Amino acid sequence: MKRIITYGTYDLLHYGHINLLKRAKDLGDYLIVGLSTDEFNTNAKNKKTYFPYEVRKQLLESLRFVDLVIPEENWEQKKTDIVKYEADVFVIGDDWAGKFDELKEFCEVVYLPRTPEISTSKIKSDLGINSSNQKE
Ligand code: C2G
Repeated sequence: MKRIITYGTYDLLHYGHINLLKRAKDLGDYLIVGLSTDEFNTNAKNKKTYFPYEVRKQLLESLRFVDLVIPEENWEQKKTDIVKYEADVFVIGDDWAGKFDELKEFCEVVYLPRTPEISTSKIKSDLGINSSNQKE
């Protein structure tokens, strides 16, 4: 069984996220998603999410190609996660290209092309939602 691991915030889940997760799963048999916690988003990623962790987790778990969702609480946990969950491949979008090459010591590292035309910030701006009136 080939095990794949990836990480992200996955807030306002959209088809760019789905494309990434689907392609990640297609690289193996079992897909683990490290989902950024609310605290990690606020304190380290400077991201204000619309949905809290539990809702974002529920949405990901409802996807047939996601097998396990674990909390991502810090930048450093990837190495221990790869060992703990016996991941064979680390996958992430190519906006991170090169940033996680140190993981090649532990598993294969794959950067997949992002879906270029969609992003959460684009959705919010198209809906006329700006950061000032974002949900606290
Ligand atoms: N993504 C994509 N196409 C988009 C938007 C996102 O392929 N149009 C991918 C990203 O490259 C990432 C995943 O979908 O692999 C989740 O995106 P985000 O929630 O924005 O993840 P990010 O904030 O980049 O968090 O430790 C790693 C970080 O937690 C990654």
